[in-house]
Amino acid sequence: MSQPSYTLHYAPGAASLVVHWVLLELELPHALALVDIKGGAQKQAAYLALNPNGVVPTLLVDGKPHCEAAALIVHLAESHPAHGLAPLPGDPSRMDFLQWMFNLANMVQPLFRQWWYPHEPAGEALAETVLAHVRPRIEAQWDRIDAHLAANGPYLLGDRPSVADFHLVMLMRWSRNMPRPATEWPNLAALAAKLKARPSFARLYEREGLTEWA
Ligand SMILES: N[C@@H](CCC(=O)N[C@@H](CS)C(=O)NCC(=O)O)C(=O)O
Repeated sequence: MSQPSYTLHYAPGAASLVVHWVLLELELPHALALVDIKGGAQKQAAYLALNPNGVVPTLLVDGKPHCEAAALIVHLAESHPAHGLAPLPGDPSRMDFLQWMFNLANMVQPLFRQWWYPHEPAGEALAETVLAHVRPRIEAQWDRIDAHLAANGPYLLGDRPSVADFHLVMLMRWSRNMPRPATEWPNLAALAAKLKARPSFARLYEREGLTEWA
């Protein structure tokens, strides 16, 4: 079977980052399409036709648009099983893997949505209040995940990395300018250091033009 064609609609450092990173890690040829999210291109009709949520990422697979970063990285990892970045059905780690993927996508990532877009839950006037409330909730997530890693690490699934760890490192990166960035938790810092040492991370930074948190 021939390799699918991939085009990633992305914005540097955004939720598309983990999809881009996994494409590079899996050495999958792909095209990039920059979305000017500061200029609002994600809310224009042309982009909404690809992704009705008006957010990045969108991944075109053989021309067909797909969204949700977590779903995309699971799909990519499962479609290229030789890299071992997702336990497949039947693997004893499968349930833990799915649990982490959904947990990061459903519980941790939405808190960052509130951190970056604090006007969304209750309007501009309450943005500071939202920030004050969301900060300890993000820190509580780091407490919980760090404790898991201390007992079961160095990766979320133990001694082998999976795309859940890539997702986690993207979320950690988003905390870099918070009063207590995720790297203040030792087991999280160790996990991030391992993943950032992979050649795909340097390539990702180069291609997205990123410098912070290198
Ligand atoms: N659940 C979505 C969330 C994506 C998301 O919130 N993307 C942000 C960037 S990190 C975005 O596109 N923001 C622009 C906007 O909301 O207008 C996913 O994981 O793919």
